[in-house]
Amino acid sequence: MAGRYKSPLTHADVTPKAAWLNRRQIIAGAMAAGGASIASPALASLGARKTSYGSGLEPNTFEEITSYNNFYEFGVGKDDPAQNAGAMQTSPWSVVIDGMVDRPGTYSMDQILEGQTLEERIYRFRCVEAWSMVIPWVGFELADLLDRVGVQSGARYVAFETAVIPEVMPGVRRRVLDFPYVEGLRLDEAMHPLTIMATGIYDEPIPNQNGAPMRLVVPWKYGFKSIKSIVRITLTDSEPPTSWNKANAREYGFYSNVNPTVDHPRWSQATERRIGGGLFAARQETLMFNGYENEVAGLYEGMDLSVNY
Ligand SMILES: Nc1nc2c(c(=O)[nH]1)N[C@H]1C(S)=C(S)[C@@H](COP(=O)(O)O)O[C@H]1N2
Ligand SMILES: [Mo]
Repeated sequence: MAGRYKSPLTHADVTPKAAWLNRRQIIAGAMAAGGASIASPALASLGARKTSYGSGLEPNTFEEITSYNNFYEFGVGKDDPAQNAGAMQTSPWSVVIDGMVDRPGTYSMDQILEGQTLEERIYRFRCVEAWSMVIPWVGFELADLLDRVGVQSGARYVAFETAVIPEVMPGVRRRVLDFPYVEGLRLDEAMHPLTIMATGIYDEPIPNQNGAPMRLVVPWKYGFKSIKSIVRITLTDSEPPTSWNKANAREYGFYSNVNPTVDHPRWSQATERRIGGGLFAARQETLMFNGYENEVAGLYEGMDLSVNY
């Protein structure tokens, strides 16, 4: 499974992961790798370069991250994606990159990952439903990919689209949303170094329920901006439509920055429930921009964030 990911790193760069994987995660990883011996979990390793992002944060377990999901193409229940997404074939996979770019085309995942240095990014992840996790993603900066295809000077936004495969997606057949799922970012948000394309979790290839083979992660925005299983990326000069805004514009805006002072019309956003914290654990305070205020507040200088929600 890991074989299709080309690691540009030498063996010396690979940090032993056994130290921070519990036994359960190692077993889960070995099973995901197709029954590899539990004594050699490194077989499934992506060899991501360690970074200091998220040092001090306590990551959720692999099992929590991969069994409590939102991926409406596979159903609206939190355990539906883990049940159903395994049927999606994610290799081979290609992504159309088009619009205002110098080198538009259909790129295979191998082409996208060729020469790309994968790194670990431990990020807070805050769903608009007021739950959160800490996830050790593996991926690369979206800016790297955009630089490779050459963004043209008139481009101001990036639009993203998820695969639609009705045969394996019961939620698509039932039209629980207007599919394909679409999302978008302003170009400066897309180029921000915190914005990544994730291809792994816990140094394993990203499971289908989390958005294999490649999904967006924008840690200062509500989780629904982080669109999964991407098949198209389009550079444009106008603000692209986004799925939850289309479904309910009053409740979900284009920006959807995590903001404890701007409540959802139907619930408070001041606090959140950490998944895995236990049923009676105290809710924790939600942080402005999900804790990334120092890094991203400048992107919104002069904007009224209660209007641009
Ligand atoms: N294509 C697609 N992407 C999606 C969703 C979805 O339903 N379909 N759900 C979003 C929501 S609401 C959240 S909270 C996150 C959940 O990501 P996770 O399951 O990896 O935690 O994915 C986002 N990306
Ligand atoms: Mo979400």
